Amino acid sequence: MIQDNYSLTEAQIQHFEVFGFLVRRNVFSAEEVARMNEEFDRRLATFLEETDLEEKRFLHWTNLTEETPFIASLVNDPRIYLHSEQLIGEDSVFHNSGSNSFPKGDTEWHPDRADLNVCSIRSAMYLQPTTADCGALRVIPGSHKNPLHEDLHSIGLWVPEDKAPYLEKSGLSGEDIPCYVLESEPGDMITWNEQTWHAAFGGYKDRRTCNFDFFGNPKTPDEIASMRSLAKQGKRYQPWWLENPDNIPRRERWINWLQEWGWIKD
Ligand SMILES: O=C(O)CCC(=O)C(=O)O
Repeated sequence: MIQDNYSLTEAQIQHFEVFGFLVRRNVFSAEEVARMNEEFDRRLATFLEETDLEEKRFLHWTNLTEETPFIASLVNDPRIYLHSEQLIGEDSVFHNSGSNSFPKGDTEWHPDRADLNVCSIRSAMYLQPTTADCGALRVIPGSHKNPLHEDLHSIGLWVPEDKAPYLEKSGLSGEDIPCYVLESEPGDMITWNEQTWHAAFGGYKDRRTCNFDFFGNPKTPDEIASMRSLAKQGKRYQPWWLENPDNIPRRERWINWLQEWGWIKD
């Protein structure tokens, strides 16, 4: 049954703060997931037509387009923004929604962000069922905070583009690393702090995720400096999304924030 109260409980908020992740079951209905998959199918087909075959490994595209109106509209749905506001502040800012089609294989252990002064969370739905051996997201509980976060870097659990030195020297495989496995059904939403170490093993071809990403509004001088530095990356948004045709106040606030921090590239 689909929940009709979208607010997190105190216990859920505490769970997220302590362990760095949260799963909410049955947040979207089977009909809604079918609409997401339809838009995914269409966008994937266009993407494959437009993309050079050599590059067809991990496929990724933005959902903030007129071609994916249902997924794009979900950012205005309390099931996407309310828990984010509860977890990282009412002044948190939505900045990205993407769809991903993974190739067959594994995603090695990694955090999404290196700088602990950047507050950012990702909420993702896996559009097909996942299990421990077939592409479920795994997280290392508590690894969004130090000392564990840095310890995992120090032992060499991840080096971009290479086999993790820790796995080489320990003889362990990624699956042996102690973790929590977030098996999920379409309609479930998983939210994690982007500093939390995560991985997935046994992925199948065209394993699908759809994600919604929020930043916390930086407050301390260190947080402000880190966000300034990160915002230099910038990001291209489609004019359609920036125009905010329905004049949604929350979206206006996000766009103004992204503009003020220099995130929006021409
Ligand atoms: O499901 C996966 O393979 C990993 C997803 C992931 O790393 C991410 O969305 O940041």
